[in-house]
Amino acid sequence: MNQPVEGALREQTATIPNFIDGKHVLAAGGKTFENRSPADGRLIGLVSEAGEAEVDTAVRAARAALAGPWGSMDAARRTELLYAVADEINRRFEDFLAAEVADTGKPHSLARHIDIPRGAANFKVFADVVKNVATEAFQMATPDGAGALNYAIRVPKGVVGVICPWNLPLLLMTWKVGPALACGNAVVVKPSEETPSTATLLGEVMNKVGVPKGVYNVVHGFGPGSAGELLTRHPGVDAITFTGETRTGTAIMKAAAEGPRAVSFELGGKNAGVVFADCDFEAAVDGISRAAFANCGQVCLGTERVYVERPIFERFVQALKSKAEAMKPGHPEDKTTGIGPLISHEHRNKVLSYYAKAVEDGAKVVTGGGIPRMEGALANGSWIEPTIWTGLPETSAVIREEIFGPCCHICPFDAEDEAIRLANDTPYGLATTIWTTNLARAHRVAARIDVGICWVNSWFLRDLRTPFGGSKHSGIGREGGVHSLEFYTELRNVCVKL
Ligand code: NAD
Ligand code: 6OD
Repeated sequence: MNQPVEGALREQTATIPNFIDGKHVLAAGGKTFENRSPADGRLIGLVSEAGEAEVDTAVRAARAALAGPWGSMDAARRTELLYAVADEINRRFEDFLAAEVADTGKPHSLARHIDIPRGAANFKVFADVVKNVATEAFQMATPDGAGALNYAIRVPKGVVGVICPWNLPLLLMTWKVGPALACGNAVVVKPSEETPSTATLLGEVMNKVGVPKGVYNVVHGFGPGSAGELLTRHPGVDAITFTGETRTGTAIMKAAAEGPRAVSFELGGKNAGVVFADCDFEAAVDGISRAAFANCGQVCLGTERVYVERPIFERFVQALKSKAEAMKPGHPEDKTTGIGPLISHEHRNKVLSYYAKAVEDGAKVVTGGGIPRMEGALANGSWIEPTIWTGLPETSAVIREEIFGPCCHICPFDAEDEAIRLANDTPYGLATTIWTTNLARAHRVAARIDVGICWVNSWFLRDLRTPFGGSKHSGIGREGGVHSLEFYTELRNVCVKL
């Protein structure tokens, strides 16, 4: 039997519970795993690991919600509730901030300006989208001359499984939950095992504003053999939206083939930055510095390969080096902290293995390459130095594979065509950022880069109504604005003989 935990989670238990059918639930058998701070290794708490019974209860609760008041609620009331969710996140801003920073170790300044505000905005944006959506209609002739009217209606997909990564936990989870609920679906969310807190906190928000029970559920655990796989294999899940590594996407696609169920995938990247000699130099250095090092390099859209036109190559390398060296690692609450830790020691070992590989493959280490010296409790955190290399062959694993750390390799180029070829020479196709003041070149190059989003003189800037997703191995499908309706609703045709 699942054990419901009444009341606010922090008052009742140090264990982070699942959130099922409007209640906090500890898994039967009491299985838990540790949640540790990446900043200092301290134990934040235990997390209740959902098993088969809890995942099944969550999926059934979601199905029941669709058959209950949520399923019959009109879009106007639903969108009012989503506005209320956003307002309540903002009212509890400091709670969400504290939870996100505890789980990730990222600087307050970053989470305060990106993660939490976007977490709230995702509900409002998609509420607005569904309020204004129209469908097509066609009048057709019939032999009796009376004609017929065809029109399309959109219905929710049903129960959507939402599998999330750890790098921008609330932002990326709400980026899926916002449109799913706006379209009238019910969700079962499996947050990353590294970052369970804000998804759980969102359950309290859902209850507070009156979202019917069972509409939003959270099950905690890992991937294979745990809550992630159990959720993706559950026959009561109608569609799966996933953000994470490309190889995890492959495993989830196999699970989704049973049914089969629709998938929407936002996967890994090995993104290029292309800097032309005619760029605004300071802006380009600043932009590439953010693209390579923001969130300690743990951004799928980050830039790990930088191509710089030869006349400004040496100057650019030195300028980016200065930026990297000015980023002070430190306590998340310290206003002077410029860079947080990686998510875990395990992930740091992976990133460090690429730091070693770069040296093995003949890189010149321009800066970084190791672990910074941290004082006191911070010495137990997963800190790492922002790192820049030059001189690697394009065949090196450091250039080919996603590292997901604060690092980049800088390579010179001589011609526009060469830069485009280098940028496209990857199995991934998520994002590219190009820097030039030549407008004609900007449009010409952007059109030839095989990615879901190409920034010109900017990075991580995006109107949420635009399509977002990856080409090649970086994803399947597009979400954002009305494009999200393609995945979160099913279009049906009604043909009325007049
Ligand atoms: P991950 O693939 O290891 O894990 C993501 C989620 O999938 C976690 O919740 C995990 O528990 C779950 N999972 C793992 N194996 C599973 C399985 N077999 N079945 C079901 N669930 C499973 O990714 P991560 O390490 O958490 O995140 C980093 C990766 O995410 C990077 O590759 C990054 O590029 C990618 N990412 C992509 C985007 C995008 O928009 N394209 C955004 C953020 C992160
Ligand atoms: O901005 C977004 O909506 C989005 N999906 C960002 C993805 C960031 C990857 O780490």
